[in-house]
Amino acid sequence: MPSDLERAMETLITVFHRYAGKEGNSNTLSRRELKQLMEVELAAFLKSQKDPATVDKIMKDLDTNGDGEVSFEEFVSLVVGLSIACEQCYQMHLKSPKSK
Ligand SMILES: [Ca+2]
Ligand SMILES: [Ca+2]
Repeated sequence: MPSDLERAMETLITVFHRYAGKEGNSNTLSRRELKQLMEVELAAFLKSQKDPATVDKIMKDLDTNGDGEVSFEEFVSLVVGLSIACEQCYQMHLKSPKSK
């Protein structure tokens, strides 16, 4: 039986390919595929960002090799970035359990 972490990695790969396979290159996310992925899988995050240009900005940040598509490697850096932000919130929450 896979561990939690193994399952998390598998989920990451599955989700990426679910959206990457919709159009064009099935191994990379186009701007539209990235937008769909974020709207469905990262809805809470997207809602917290009031800037409507967020997807474009994220796309530009992620696309480190500048080919206009987001590869799995590039996508993972988004997940890592968000995970680090979440972990910081988690730590803050742990340090001040009474503050609300
Ligand atoms: Ca694609
Ligand atoms: Ca790229």
